Amino acid sequence: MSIVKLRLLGLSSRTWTRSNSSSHKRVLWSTFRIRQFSTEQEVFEDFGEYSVILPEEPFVFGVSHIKPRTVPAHVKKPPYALPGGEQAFGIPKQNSGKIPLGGVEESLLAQAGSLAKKVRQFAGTQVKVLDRSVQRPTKSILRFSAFVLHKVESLPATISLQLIPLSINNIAVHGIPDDRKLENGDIINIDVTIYLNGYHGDTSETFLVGDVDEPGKELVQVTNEALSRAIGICGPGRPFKDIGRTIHEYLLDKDYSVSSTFTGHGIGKVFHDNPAILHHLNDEPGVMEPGHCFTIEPVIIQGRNPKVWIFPDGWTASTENCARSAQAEHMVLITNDGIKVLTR
Ligand SMILES: [Co+2]
Repeated sequence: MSIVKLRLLGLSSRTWTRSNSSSHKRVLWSTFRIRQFSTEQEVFEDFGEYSVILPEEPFVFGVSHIKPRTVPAHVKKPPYALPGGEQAFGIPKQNSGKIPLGGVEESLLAQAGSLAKKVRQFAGTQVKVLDRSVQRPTKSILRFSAFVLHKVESLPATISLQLIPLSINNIAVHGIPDDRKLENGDIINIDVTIYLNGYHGDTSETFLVGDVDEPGKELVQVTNEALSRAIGICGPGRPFKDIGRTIHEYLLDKDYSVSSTFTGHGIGKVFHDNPAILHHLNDEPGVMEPGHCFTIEPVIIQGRNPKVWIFPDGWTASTENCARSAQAEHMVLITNDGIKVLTR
C-alpha cells in the first residue's frame, strides 16, 4: 500500500520513516494519528495514536527470501512440516472434528492445549521484558519469536517458516517476525501453535507494550470479552452459529467489527479440522457434540470496516484502512455435560 492510496482513503499522515534496520527491510512504519472520514456515515473515526505497519518497498513477493528457522532434529514434526508436505491449511472434508472423550486422546489433546497456554503466557512475560526496554535497542521481534520457541523446544505448527506469528497494531493476523523492534504503544498479538505428541495446541492473546492509548486498550478488552462471551454459550447441543451471533450482538452498539475472513477451526491431530467456526453473524448448520474440539479466535477491528488485504509476502494481513486489530484465541472441548477450555 502506498502513501498515495492512504491519502485516497482519507487518512491523514504526518511523518513517514523507512526502517533502517539491516537485513529484513520489510517494514515501513510511522506514528501518526489516524482519522478515517466516511462519506456514508459522515463521521470521523478516530482510531488513536500508533505506528502503522506497511510492507517494505520495493515489494518482495512471497517468503522465499526469509530463512526458515532450523528445528533441532529431536523435535517431532507434523506431517505437513516434512519435505513435500504443505497440508496445514486444508481441511479434510470427511473429518468429523471429534475425538473420543475420557481416554488417551483427550489427555494428549489437553496436554497440547496446556503447553500452548504456557508458551503464550511465557511470550507475554517476554513482551513485558521488552516493554521495560523499548526506549533502547533491544531484541527484534524476529529474535524474540525464535527465542520463545527455543525455550519450549516445540514446533510452531504455523507456516513453514517456523516462527510464531506476531501481529502488531494494524496487522490482523499472520505477521511475520522481522527486525522491527517493539515500540511503546504497540499492541501485539502472539499466536502460539504447537505440535506435541501428535496433537496440536493453538491459542493467542494480544499484549500491550508500554503506554497504549485508550482506544488501543479498549480494543484489546473488547476482543477478550467477545471471546469469553462466545465461549460462554458453548456446550453440547448448542448450534455453532450461536458463536457468531453472540459476538455480533456484543458488538452491535460498539464501534468495532469482527473479521469474517478468519475463522476458528476444529483442532486435534489435524491442525485445521472441521468444523469451521465463523465469528460473524451466520446461518451455518451444525451442532456442538461431545468430543468436538475447536478454536474460537475472533479478530476484532476498530471501526466498521472489517476488510483486510494481504501483503506481498502472501501472509501478513493488514486491515484495509490501517485501523488496529486485536485477536484472542482459546481451544474449547465439548464434553458430555459442558465444556473444557484447554488453553485457559
Ligand atoms: Co487457530
